[in-house]
Amino acid sequence: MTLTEINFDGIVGPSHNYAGLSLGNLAATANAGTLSHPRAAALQGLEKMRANRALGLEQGFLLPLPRPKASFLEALGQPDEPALKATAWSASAMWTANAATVSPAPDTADRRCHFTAANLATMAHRSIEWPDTARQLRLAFADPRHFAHHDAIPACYGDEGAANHMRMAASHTAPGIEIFVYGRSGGAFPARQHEQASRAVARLHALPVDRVLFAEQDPAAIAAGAFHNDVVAVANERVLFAHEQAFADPATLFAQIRERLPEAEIVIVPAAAVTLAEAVASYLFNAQLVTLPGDGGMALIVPLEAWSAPKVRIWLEAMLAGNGPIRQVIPVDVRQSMANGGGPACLRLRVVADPATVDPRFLLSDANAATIAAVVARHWPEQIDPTDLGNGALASDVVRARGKLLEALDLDELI
Ligand code: SUG
Repeated sequence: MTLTEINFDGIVGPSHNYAGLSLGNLAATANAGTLSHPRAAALQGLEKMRANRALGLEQGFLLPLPRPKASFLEALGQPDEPALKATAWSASAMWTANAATVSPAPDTADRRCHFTAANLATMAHRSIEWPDTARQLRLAFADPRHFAHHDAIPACYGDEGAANHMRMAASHTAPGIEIFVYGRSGGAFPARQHEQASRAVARLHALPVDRVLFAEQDPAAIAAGAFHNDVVAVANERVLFAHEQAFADPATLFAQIRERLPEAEIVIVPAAAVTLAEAVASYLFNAQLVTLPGDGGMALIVPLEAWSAPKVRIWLEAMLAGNGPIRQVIPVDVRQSMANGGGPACLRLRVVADPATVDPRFLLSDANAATIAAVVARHWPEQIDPTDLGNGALASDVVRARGKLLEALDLDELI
């Protein structure tokens, strides 16, 4: 068994659009009603995957879900309201950090990697994702000797998956501590992750109680637009990189982490250097913090928006000049996703597993990357105006485009 971290990025679906469905997500709200570019969006995502693979990282992907979601529209009696149509058309499953919470085998009682699909109950357009997501996860990680799957927990407790969950460990393959971050109140904005959801997932995954931490998100972070914890914090192995105002009680959390993982390194960005508003606008923390192969240390893969925000850039350059654990900053262009509030970290679900135990159709290779690029270039709509959602011709184009991709990747069973 060679356990390693594999990032599973969501391929941006052909119905990618800006309908402004997510209250509390400032970018999505600001861009509501503007033209989206599904083809460019999917190609940007694919470029990120290819670049990460070129760094020597294992890379996988998950497929767009069926959209428009016909069963949802049928169940509502074929509504005419634009917001309900947009709900059925959303390509939001591209943000696979919200697909599920994943506890790798070294952490769990039965030494299997556990998945709980996230119910995403707070947002209507996201709440319809999980049955199709769970089906796909069961296909990609099918071997019951290595993987265990749980359906989403009841919708009365909102669960947003890995975006509100951090794992720290001496190395990916060592037993880790799992930190569940929940929200209580965001003032005008909803707290999407409920404490009872976090506790339920920890129980379902049979995590030892002394290696699980529950921490409340700072309500100020939610109020500033950090609708998920991964907008203000990211962890990788022994390193936690977070904004000073990410957690309601940071001193207690950091002490608990250090007690359980003495080698922990906690890198805090003070509000005096980068305010919460600047962190949210630039998505500095919605970065992929990765361990490079060999002796490469850690790299922070940030959105271009973070690299070009003056105060964030000053902080990052000072960090690189110092002697910290993060040795490289790599900016990536995922602007189409960013405009909906989804940075590099939102686009990926981390799984620690032996790649040989994963269905190879979900692992990126030179060959299938070229296949994905060709299908996207040929079949993904160039642009979508949100007022066109519901249009019959566009619906056929979107359904056909996804069908072509499934066919090309030999994944027709997901149709
Ligand atoms: O749930 N945006 C997503 C962005 C998810 C980001 N994920 C993480 N932070 N892990 C959301 O708010 C916008 C869709 C729209 O408005 O049409 C949207 O769903």
